[in-house]
Amino acid sequence: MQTQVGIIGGGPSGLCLARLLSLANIQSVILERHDRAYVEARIRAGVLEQGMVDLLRKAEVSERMDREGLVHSGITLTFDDRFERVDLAGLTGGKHVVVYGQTELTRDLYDAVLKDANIQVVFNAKDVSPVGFLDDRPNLEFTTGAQRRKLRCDYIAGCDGYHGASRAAVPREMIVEYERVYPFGWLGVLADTPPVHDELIYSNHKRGFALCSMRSHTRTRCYIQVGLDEKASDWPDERFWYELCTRLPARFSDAMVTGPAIEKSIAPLRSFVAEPLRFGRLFLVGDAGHIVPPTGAKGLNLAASDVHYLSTALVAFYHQGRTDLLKRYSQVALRRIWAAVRFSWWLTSITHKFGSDPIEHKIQLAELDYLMSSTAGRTTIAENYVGLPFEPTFV
Ligand code: RFL
Ligand code: PHB
Repeated sequence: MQTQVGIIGGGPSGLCLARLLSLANIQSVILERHDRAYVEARIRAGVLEQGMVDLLRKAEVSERMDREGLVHSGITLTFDDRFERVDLAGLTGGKHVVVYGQTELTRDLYDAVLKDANIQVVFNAKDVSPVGFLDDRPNLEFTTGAQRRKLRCDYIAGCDGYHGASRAAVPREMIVEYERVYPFGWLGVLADTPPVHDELIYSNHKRGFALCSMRSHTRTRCYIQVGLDEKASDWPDERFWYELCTRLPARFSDAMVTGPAIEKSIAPLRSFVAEPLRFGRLFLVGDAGHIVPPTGAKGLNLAASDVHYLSTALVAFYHQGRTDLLKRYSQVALRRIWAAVRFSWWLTSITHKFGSDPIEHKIQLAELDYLMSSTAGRTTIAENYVGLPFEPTFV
């Protein structure tokens, strides 16, 4: 087998990259470890920044998102029985975010990719191994059925998430990994109940963090901070809703409509960055290169900026023979990544319970009180939440 760009991983990063390349007449093969149903069933992100929205429009997969996505121009922070709206649009010159589930976005991408003559998807590709990328002879070896196969390509995009094969194939002495694992996780519940509020609520409570999000006007997505030793099965629906309501001001808990969970799972929280993101002809993209705690809703949106930069660089190479952007990819992508790592860490640090010492909660309340009393404080939250701009010189 032969193609121009070999892509490991058919999640949002790999699919979006393949589409943008295809629209510039560049061919790719996606090797995905699982099948389509498995990838689409993962309930993850819900908040899209303008950069991601623009990218999906450019990839010509935005029709349903433009129709069904919910435009949010503010978020609410609650702490100490207070609720404070941060006016995202008012503080950022009209910017907003769009609430649209990663599940839906992935489905839209697969609908387009599987009809696209420039893209071939191999599902259930096992033991994918990127080789030769440091010697200008990149190949992807993989197994389908009982057969070991080889895909020759010019470049490899590692879009295979945090546990993938691409980062693992890099010689240890060439890569530096920065990591922080947080001492708690998020228990998430999806339910067919109307959201308690028309915007997202991020709550700092002395019992721990809580988040009320949504997927539509009839589907709620909520999270609570839980211990790392807890299991989803420890949390029957009633216990979950009770705990969520306890962590919200009465104005919201009184209005909460509860219902059976359609999905319930616990996600660990981690900050992680690999440096650099390019190794010869192998590029790390999205969660393969970095992870943020979900508090700032940044993971998928960072994948979008990586995809934007790498697709721009590959198009410049294939259309104009330029390699300058491929050389700059890692440095330019990492600048935005570290900005989001910092914001996600900071928002986590002022909204979650880290230990049992009551002084920590008091200091968090003082910081939130200060931020809300200051236009500069509110603006720093709003600017980061709607997403920092892409590098304008990367063209
Ligand atoms: P993915 O989605 O992990 O996809 C990687 C794909 O690669 C495949 N794969 C392999 N294929 C072949 N060979 C191998 N060896 C392979 N290993 C893995 C996998 O099967 C999979 O299909 O990475 P990608 O594409 O980079 O996308 C990243 C996003 O999924 C992720 O950043 C977000 O979901 C993070 N995230 C959020 N991001 C946001 O921007 N806004 C949010 O509101 C938001 N909320 C969240 C989140 C993540 C969460 N969890 C569960 C971690 C909320 C949660 C709870
Ligand atoms: C979600 O809707 O899943 C969601 C929203 C905001 C976050 C994280 C997750 O910060």
